Amino acid sequence: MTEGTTVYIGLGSNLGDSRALLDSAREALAALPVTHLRAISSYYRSRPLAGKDQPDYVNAVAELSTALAPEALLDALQAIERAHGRRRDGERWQSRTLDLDILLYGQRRISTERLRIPHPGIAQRDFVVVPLAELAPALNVPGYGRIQALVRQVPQRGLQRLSC
Ligand code: ROI
Repeated sequence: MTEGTTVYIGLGSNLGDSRALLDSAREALAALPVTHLRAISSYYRSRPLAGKDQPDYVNAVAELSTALAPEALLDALQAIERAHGRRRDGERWQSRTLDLDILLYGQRRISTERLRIPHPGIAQRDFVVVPLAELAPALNVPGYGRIQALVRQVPQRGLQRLSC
């Protein structure tokens, strides 16, 4: 067994077959070294936040236990994004085949050039806090407080849970 840190990853896609891309990303997360995929939330359909005139997203959150350090985990996630056709051409808020964000890394707060954890947009994003609460209803989000309070306060944007 891997003794690791509990980490939450946000998954998102709004280009291509988004559900199939998330299924495939889940398999790739499960195959990461020194990592155990503990759980994945339901999939949710959500309207794009920022980024006008783009397709709806499919979003989910995965819970991992990992011995990878934060930057090594980020490198591994970016490799999975690239393997799923993600292109980064500099434009912000663009549509994407696959986005993997480190939402939480244990109870750590990290701010470097490459990483800000907890993810700074967390409290505004129903497509993050709702699946996170599904996985970890007693979670404390460092700097933000209880996940249940975030669920009550997050702007409601018509998030829709998808059936399997
Ligand atoms: N909007 C939604 N609904 N889901 C996302 O994953 C998402 N990701 C983004 C931006 C463009 C901010 N909007 C999003 O990066």
